[in-house]
Amino acid sequence: MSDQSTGPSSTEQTISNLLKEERRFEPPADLAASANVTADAYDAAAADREAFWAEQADRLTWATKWDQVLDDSNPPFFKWFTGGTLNASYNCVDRHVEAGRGDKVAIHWVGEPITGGADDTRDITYAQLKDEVSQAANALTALGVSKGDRVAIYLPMIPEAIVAMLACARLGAPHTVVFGGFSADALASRVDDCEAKVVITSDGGYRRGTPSALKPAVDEARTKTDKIEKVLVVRRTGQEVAWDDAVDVWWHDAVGSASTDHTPEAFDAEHPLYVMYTSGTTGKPKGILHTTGGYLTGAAYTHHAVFDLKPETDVYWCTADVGWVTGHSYIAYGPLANGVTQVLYEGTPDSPEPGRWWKIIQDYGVTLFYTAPTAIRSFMKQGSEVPDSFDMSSLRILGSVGEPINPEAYVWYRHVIGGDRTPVVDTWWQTETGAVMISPLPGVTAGKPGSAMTPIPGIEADVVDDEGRSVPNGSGGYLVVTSPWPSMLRTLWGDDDRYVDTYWSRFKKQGFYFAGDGAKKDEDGDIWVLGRVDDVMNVSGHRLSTTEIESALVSHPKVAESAVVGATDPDTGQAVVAYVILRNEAGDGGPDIIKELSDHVRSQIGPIAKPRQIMIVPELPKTRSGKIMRRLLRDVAEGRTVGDTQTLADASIMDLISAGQATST
Ligand code: 6R9
Repeated sequence: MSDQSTGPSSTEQTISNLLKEERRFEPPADLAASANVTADAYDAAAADREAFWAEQADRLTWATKWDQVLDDSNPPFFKWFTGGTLNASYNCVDRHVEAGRGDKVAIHWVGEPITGGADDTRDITYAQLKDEVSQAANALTALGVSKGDRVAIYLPMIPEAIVAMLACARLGAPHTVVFGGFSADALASRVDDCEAKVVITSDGGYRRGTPSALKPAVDEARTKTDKIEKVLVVRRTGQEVAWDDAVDVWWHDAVGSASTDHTPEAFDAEHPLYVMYTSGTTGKPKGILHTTGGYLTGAAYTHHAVFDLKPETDVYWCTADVGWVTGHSYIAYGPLANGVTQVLYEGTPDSPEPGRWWKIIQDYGVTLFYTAPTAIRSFMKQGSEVPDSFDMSSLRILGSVGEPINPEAYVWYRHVIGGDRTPVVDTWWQTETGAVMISPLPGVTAGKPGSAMTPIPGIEADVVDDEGRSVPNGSGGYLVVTSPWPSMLRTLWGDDDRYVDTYWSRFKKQGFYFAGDGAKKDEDGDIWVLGRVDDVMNVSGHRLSTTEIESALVSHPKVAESAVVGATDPDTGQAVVAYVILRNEAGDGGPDIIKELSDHVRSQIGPIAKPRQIMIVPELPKTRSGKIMRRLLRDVAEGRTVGDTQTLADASIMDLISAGQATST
């Protein structure tokens, strides 16, 4: 349970410093002069929102035109473009081939290993992508997948990940992509929740120069759920894999031998496109459901507007993993629907050399680059010498997503990577929103380092107080979206009540979508997102729930109770800090207890959830009603004087915990 009253207050100080930020970066004149979206779009969208969105939906190719733009007859179950039909995969590949752009490169894929000078790369044209997606669709059909069936995708950053997603979309079989860094348990629970009958995986992938295995996690997941009927396995690393002839099928056999002819069927605009699991405030991840027409409209429009995309000349690169929503909207769907050439990179930013990313930008002439503040901060730490040794003059716009970007990181990014020429678009959005909501427009907005600025044309958002009243400029509150938008989530998979409860009950009277973030409006009314107001942490741009990690810890036989907080961290934004009470019979837990618990979290959830610090404590600070006071634990974790302990049932506990801090590991 949370101590909600603290909200964003622990970051209050940082924020008031931030709001003193006075640097402004005007759009470059040439970019402004030829920008895709100009200032009048804000007025046009405000004057007739539905007409504006209908215009955006026209970016797509529809088999049947919609009857109604927005059906708001049953809020918060909104529907968009009702009566319309389309195929997302057709929109991302076939139509570009039909328009004579089949020879254009869709994906410059860069594998991590650099072997003896001959890089592990592949260029895939739109025509080749269409063929592979068609083959994969035919292969999935042969494995028994049809419209409405769910398919889990558990792959590294290889082209097959995109092919698999588009093949599912082509069949109307919603995919659920599970991040390759997640454990067998996490995979099994997601497969189980959405009843995925097929899992697409690989033997492994390359991570920092070494092949790391994926298939064993699927094998283990199969012992935890009985939903999986077939496993389609891409051979990537060539490592040994266990094989079950009744279940396992090689991708190169099934897909490789399938026909390249496949006619995509048009589906209802509201047909489910995918389910993406994300952490909520309870231990159980939420399956965010996105549907076809509105989602694709949102992804394509925002990619066009926020990146000022010129598909004929731009080379785009988003460094996210396809296991997160950013990889869905801004690698798979938005860019491909828009027909751009993009880079897809398998590995880590600094393998095998510290300048790997910058070399890729130089080699491929990347013009639009989209990454996360956590990556920028880690490069900042290494200094500018490495990036300075590459020619990145092709870059024209830099994007940031996942967490608030510190002004210093913003300025460094713009200066060192962007050569002081490139606007930085700080894009606020969520798995739930499907597409960018609040962001500067690169040809319009004078950017302020640290601010996501204003809702983009077509989106209406605000910062409100506890009663849902818009706060005046200069004040803070909760970030809300005040009217429905096409790429919004439609529900949580199998749990309409939790959907209503999580997002629509906080400001029910006003009908506002509650984003779960705190924010401030500065004197100009521009928005500064402060971070979560609930028990969700943001570690390197990845959402993790405190409860989920607490549950993992408590599942260890030596643990009686635990409390987890997100502590400010210079590298990862927030880091996981865990306080653990051991069971009596566990004694002091033994010499390796910290490592044991840390490994346990890793195996239960995945490496990204591994605590930075675990402290064994005798008690946890609780209110009289039994709520753990995470605010106090956050004070300890962040090295502050412990705040007000008045509401604690036993105030002496904090002295014990603070004293223990000095000796913990
Ligand atoms: C796209 C994505 C969503 C949460 C969101 C917020 C944080 C994302 C941000 C940002 C400040 C930005 N967040 N972008 N905070 N400025 N530009 O990251 O989706 O993984 O669902 O996370 O991330 O806290 O609520 P998701």
